[in-house]
Amino acid sequence: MAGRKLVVVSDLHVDRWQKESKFEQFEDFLLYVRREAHTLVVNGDVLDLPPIEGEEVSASSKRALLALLQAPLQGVRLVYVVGNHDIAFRGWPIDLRPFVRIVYPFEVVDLGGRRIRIEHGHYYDPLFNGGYDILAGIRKFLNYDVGKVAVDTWKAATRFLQRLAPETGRSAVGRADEPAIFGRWKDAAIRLKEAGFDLVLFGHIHSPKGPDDEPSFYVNTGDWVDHTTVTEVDESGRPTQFEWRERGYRS
Ligand SMILES: [Mn+2]
Repeated sequence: MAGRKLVVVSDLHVDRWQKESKFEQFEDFLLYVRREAHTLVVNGDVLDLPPIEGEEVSASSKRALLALLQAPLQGVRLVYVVGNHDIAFRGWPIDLRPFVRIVYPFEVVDLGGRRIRIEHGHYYDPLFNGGYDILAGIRKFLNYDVGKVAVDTWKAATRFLQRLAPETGRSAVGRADEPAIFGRWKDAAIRLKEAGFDLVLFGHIHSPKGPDDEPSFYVNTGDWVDHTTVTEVDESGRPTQFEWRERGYRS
């Protein structure tokens, strides 16, 4: 019996999961989805495709993917929004409505009279906007994830510069430890609001931002590497966000 919520997660990166507990948390979360959700949207970056190491997706990644693919078998619609790490799916839109869809570059959902845009968000990243194909080419050639290294290096450098000049480095998104660059996604959400969307959900930056922080119409769906971010939208179109590992689930 499907539930009443739209549940959104992003940036699972199941190929980076090291601990058994992460797999267990995810399987536990999927039980929750099965009970509470009518639709599960995975907002990009489920894992790297093609895999960074080896020729095949690892056995542990397959375990997580198979768990995820139970959702549509159990009555929960699964929508996959393609991210940058799995951009190989970009040219492969799948529409097996109502069970499974793969969409790019974004999904639009109307709930409670509100128009909701769900997008991975790499388009607003100057590292990926236009340059991604070059990075992907280099990656293919070197078998080395230039994009991830570049983003991580850039984030670290920005944080370092902010520590040097904290009075100027304060993020537009609102948290002192966030790189100023995150303001780009907030600005993009403002433009999309002006273009007629009532709620904008981005992922990509692995930095959760719930509706309680202004602006409330912009939510970042976080990640499942450093966090276990869950975003939900109820029937009235109202979003909430929480950390799965803090809430847990007992059936
Ligand atoms: Mn990601």
